[in-house]
Amino acid sequence: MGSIVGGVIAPHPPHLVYAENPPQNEAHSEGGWEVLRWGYERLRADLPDFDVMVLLSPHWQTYVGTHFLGVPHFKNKSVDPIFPNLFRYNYELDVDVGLAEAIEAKARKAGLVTRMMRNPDFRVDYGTIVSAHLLNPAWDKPIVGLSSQRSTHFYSVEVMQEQALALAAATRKACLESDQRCLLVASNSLSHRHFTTEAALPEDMSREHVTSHAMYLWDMKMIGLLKGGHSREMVDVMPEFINQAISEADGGALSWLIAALDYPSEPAEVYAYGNVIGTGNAVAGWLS
Ligand code: 2XP
Ligand code: FE2
Repeated sequence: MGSIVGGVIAPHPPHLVYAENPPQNEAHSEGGWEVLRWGYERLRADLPDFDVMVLLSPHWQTYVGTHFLGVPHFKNKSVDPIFPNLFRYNYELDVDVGLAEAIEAKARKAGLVTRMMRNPDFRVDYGTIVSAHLLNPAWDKPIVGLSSQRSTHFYSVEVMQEQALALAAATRKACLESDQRCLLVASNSLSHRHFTTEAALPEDMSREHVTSHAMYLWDMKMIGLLKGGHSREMVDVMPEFINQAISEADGGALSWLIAALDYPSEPAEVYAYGNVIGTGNAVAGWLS
């Protein structure tokens, strides 16, 4: 019998990997963004046993339908297109292709446009790599990678929501029918207004803060809902949140996560909130 052992919000600023200096990353740092990194440390310690991480990343942007990683093993270099100075990461990862195919089949049956990604030379996007690294630096568990169907931008935020919820229902069914313990992962920031320039030393923490008070208020609104166990209200306010806070939830990951967890009414544990080049990031999870 399969299960969903929990769900996490796992933002993917490449800065957090850069700050940790793992052997896979070519760039070298003097640290930085400790509050978020220590939050990830405590989240990792709280993770229940799981067999597979099912992860939706807003940086795998597929304008025609939702795509699913469909090759058992990937090995390549991931370079952040905006921050190549920080993130040039040599990765090697395994995919649970069987579970990916099961979710894809259910999503297709529900009327979504879908596609299995079968190119062995495909470069997995850096959102997937960063969140997967921060949750499991040993890379000893397979992932299922779901793309972000960019309907917020080419259509409307309401269409994005509808599709994210349909994808969530397919994900939930396939996970429960599998024989795997699944951890669901939404890879995204909350507010997402970046600074337009970078400090000479990116990890100079005297320069880091939220871009604006309006962004901060939206982040605290969403964190209040997380802590209060009001996940359905989070989905309800998602359109305004996305429009007003330029949120990276525009990619659908957060709506998908909450719906795939069947709208938890228990409080989420918020492990950290912090800003990265001005964006608002919460490390949080429903893990019990
Ligand atoms: O630009 C993005 O979407 C990123 N993920 C990189 C930087 C900071 C995010 O919080
Ligand atoms: Fe991002």
